[in-house]
Amino acid sequence: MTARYTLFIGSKNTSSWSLRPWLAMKMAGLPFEESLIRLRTPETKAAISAHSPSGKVPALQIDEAGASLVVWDSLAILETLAERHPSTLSWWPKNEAMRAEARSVSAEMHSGFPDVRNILPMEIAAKKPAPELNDAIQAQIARIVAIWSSALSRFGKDGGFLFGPFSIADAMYAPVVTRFETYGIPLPAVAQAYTQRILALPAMREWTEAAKAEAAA
Ligand SMILES: N[C@@H](CCC(=O)N[C@@H](CS)C(=O)NCC(=O)O)C(=O)O
Repeated sequence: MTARYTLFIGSKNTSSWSLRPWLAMKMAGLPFEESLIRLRTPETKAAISAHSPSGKVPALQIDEAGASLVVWDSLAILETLAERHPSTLSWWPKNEAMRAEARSVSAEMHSGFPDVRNILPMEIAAKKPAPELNDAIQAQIARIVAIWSSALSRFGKDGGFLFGPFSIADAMYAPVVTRFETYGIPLPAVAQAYTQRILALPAMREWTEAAKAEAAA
């Protein structure tokens, strides 16, 4: 029996964590229903908590064979989908050393870069001048650029993604791509070209258009 997936996400203009599994599911061609909960309203907390034990989105509900389970937190959702649908996407690289690196940089994104998150919040529909970038955020941006440049120089030549085909690592960094775009953060050519490849993905365009429509409403 095929599973029915419902992905609970936040507002597309601002919910960076929601974008990650949504994008990977689209890239994997997995059918799913999306349930969008608007963030920052008086009802948000209760609406999310009805579906997600952490009170945060994203959360993935899996209905299968009369049973229902929920996975919450972006990386846990991605790992679960990789396990359930190994052949639909190159979720993690097959090569062990590459996989170790892809996992490490994904976890580094998941747990790190606090100033990039706080000082450059995701706002896909906007184009804004960059705020003052202190030493801490400059160091975090430099680290992201180093991660991208190093992976792309070995695995992403000729228009590839961080580890060749699109993987979880690309999904984890996609919101950062939009932040760099929104705030016009200057990047070296290789990193800039990578951001444009991510933004040009049909699924990214779909999310971006929805974010713009949301912001305009
Ligand atoms: N570590 C979590 C972070 C999830 C998170 O912080 N989600 C935000 C939206 S992007 C949220 O649900 N905030 C609750 C709220 O705005 O009330 C993940 O990776 O999924």
